[in-house]
Amino acid sequence: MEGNKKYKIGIVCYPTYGGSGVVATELGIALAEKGHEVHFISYSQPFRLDVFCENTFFHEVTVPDYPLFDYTPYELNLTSKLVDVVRHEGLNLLHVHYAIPHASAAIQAKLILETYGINIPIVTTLHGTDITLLGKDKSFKPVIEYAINKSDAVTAVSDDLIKETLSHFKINRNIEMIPNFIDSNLYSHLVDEKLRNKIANNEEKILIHISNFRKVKRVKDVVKIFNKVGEKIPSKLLMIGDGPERVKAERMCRKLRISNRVKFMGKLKSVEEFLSVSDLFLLPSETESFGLVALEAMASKVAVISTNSGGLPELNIEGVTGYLSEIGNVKQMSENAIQLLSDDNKLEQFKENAFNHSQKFDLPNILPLYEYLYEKLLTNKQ
Ligand code: GMT
Repeated sequence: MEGNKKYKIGIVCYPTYGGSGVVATELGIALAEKGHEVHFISYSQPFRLDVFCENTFFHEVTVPDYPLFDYTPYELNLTSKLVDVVRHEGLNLLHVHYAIPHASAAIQAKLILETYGINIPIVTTLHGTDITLLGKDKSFKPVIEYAINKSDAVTAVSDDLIKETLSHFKINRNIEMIPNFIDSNLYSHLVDEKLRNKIANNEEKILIHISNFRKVKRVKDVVKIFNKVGEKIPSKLLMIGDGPERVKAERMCRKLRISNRVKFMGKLKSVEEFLSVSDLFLLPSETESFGLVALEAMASKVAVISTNSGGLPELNIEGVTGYLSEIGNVKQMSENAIQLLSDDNKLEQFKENAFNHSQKFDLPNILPLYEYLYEKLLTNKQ
C-alpha cells in the first residue's frame, strides 16, 4: 500500500498441500513483512506458514463433533470464527481464497457483523477448482454465484479463469486478474552438484513432476511421457507430492519396468532444491487455472512440457519456455521432451527463457496489485 498506512488483514485459506494455500500464505507473509498485521484463519496451520514473523497470527477453526449431525457444518464454525476475529482483533478487511466455503462464510459473517455496526470489506480470490470443477456441480451454483456477486472485490488468477467464471455463472460485477506469484529470492540458481549426483549420473537428464496427485493432474500421462523419453534419453523422474492417483502411477511404473528410474518422494515442504537440479517439468493436467508449480519450476530455470488447458498458455510460452499440447496427447508431449532434451544448447536457452519469463510474476510486481485493491476498498469505506 502506498504511504505508511498499516492494516489488519484476515486471510482465509485451505491449509493443505496446494497452490491456493501457498499463494494465500505467501501473500500474508509478504504483507506482514511490510508491517501489516495478518491473521490467518483456517482449520489447521497453513503448511507453508512455518516461519516466525512477528506480524502474523493464526486462528484455528475447530469443529466440535456432535453426534446430532450426520454432516459437520464447517462453514458455520468458520463464519462464527470470522465474526469473532474481526470483532476482537479489529480487522479492517477479509481476503478469502476460494469461493466455497470461504467466500460464502465471509459474506454471512459480513451480514452478522453489520448487526454490530461493523462494515468489513470482503476480497475473494478464485483459484480454479472452485469454478472449473465444483462450479460445474449444479448443487453449488447458487452459493458460488451469490458469494462472488456479493464480495466487495473479486480477483481470479488468470484471464482464462475469468472467462470460465463468466461462462458458468451469472456474474454482475467486475473480476480483476491478479496472477500467481513467486518470491524470486527463494530460488537459488546454483545447481547443488552433490544432490544432482545422488539422483542421476552426468549423462542422465532429470525430469520432475510436483502435484497433489489428483485425477485432474493426469499423473499416468507423466509416467507415459517419461517412459517414452527414457527409450531415447538416459533420464530419471522425480515425483513429488502425494494423493489419490499415486498408487496407480506406481503400479504403472512397475508394469513398464521403470521403477528403478522413478523416485516417488511424497509431500515435501520445500521443493526448490529438487527443482534447481531438474531439466524439465512435466504438467499434463486436464485443467490448471494458472499452474503455480510450473511457475516455481520456471523460477528455478526449468523448462516446461504442459498441456494447453486453462491458464497454462498465459504462463508457458510455446517454443520459448517449453511446449504445450492438447490434453492426453502423450505422443506429442514425449516428442517435444525428447527433442528438447537431446539438444543441450536449445535446452539451456529454454531454461534461461523460462527463468526470464518467471520474473514477470515476481512478488514485487504482483504484491502492489493486491495492496492497491485493499487500499481502494478501505479508502472508499471511510
Ligand atoms: O492444483 C491443485 O490441485 C491445487 C489447487 C488449489 O486449489 O490449491 O490449485 C489451484 O490454485 C492454484 C493457485 O492459484 C493454481 O496455480 C492452480 O493452477 C489451481 N489448480 C487447478 O486449477 C487444477
